[in-house]
Amino acid sequence: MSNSVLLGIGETKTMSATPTTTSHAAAESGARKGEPPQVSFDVFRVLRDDGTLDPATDPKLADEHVVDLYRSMVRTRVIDERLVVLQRQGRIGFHIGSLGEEATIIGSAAAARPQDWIFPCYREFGALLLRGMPLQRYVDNMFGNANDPVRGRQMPDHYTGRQYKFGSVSSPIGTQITQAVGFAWAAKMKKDDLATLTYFGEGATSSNEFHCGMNFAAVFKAPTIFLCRNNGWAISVPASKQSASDTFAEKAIAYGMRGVRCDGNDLFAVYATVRDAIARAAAGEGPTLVELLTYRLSGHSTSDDPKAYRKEQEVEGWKLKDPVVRMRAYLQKKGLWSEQKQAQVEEETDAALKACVKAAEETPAPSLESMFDDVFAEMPWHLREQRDELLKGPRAKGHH
Ligand SMILES: Cc1ncc(C[n+]2csc(CCOP(=O)(O)OP(=O)(O)O)c2C)c(N)n1
Repeated sequence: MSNSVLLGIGETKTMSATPTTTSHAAAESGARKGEPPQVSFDVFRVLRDDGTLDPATDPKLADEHVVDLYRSMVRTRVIDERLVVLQRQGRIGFHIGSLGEEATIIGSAAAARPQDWIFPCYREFGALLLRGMPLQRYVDNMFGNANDPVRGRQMPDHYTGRQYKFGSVSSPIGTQITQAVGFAWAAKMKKDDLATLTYFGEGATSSNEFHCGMNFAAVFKAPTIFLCRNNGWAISVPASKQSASDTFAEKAIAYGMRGVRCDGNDLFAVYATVRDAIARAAAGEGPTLVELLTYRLSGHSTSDDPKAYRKEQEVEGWKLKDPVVRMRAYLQKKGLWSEQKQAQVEEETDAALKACVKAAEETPAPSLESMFDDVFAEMPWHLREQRDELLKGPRAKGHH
């Protein structure tokens, strides 16, 4: 049997695998030996091209909720664009954003319950802000100042927030996947009603951690939702060179877990898919791998120039499927949004960001001795000695 599937980079391939094709709603989790796990190769969608919702799949969110989520998407985009400018001005060292991937991040984080934990990759600052992290703290992290939650010890965009049930960004690809699974498994043993959501790009499916996490979670039915943002590129490596599989969702088959493909530029589809996956995980039905088809409209980060390896034409094609533009068209059609509201949210975000940047630039760097904190509950003698020695030296007196 062959099946035609849409890939994240806009091409259509013929599948050679013989999966059980099920509708999203009918898909069931897990697999017993001898039975194939349930994996849907249809791309799940709610928001149609004409800007209306498919009544068969509509998650039926309240209008005010949808407007709020759209506002979050716009804020995320405005912050992204302004941070790139700040980096170009030399005021921050680095930014890695989510341009074009806002629906994958906001839609999924919004579907999480308050008790669920998020283990991010590095593009999910929108999820952290949605969880309640003040914009000021995020901006402090961009500057690595004394108010930075990670106290200047990491690069910009390496945030964390225990009070927001948000794990730490780690640079090595895939680190968060095993963390999310371990956390979920521990919660399951303690009978805590929570699930974990972990984000990663399709490039991370080639990591050891993806294998370890997927295998462990499926065997032990850990309540983890694996959110693979298939944005077409892992820096300069296209998705077609990342794996010989036709889809990333089908990797779920080998591990014996449920796999779903979803239009990642459709906020409603992402929300419904993740809400459904969390409900199954919470009911003890195990993990789900969700392949979110989207596109990285920007460079990999401010350190990258994508013109060196991809065609502008490809980017232009994806701009037509821009998740922010699609949501705005939907809301305007329903009379829930206007030019004026758009200008207002953009201006407010801009002004809030400017104020946060000003405050962050006026905040001193973390104190030199703070590097000795947060490792031991009680500082051992040799670290105390090193700290005291350091503070006697000339560096402690000047700017560092
Ligand atoms: C173990 C490891 N290898 C290589 C890198 C360098 N690196 C940083 S991001 C990246 C690409 C990741 O692509 P993907 O997982 O698709 O995520 P995306 O950036 O597209 O969201 C690579 C190779 C790294 N950070 N860690």
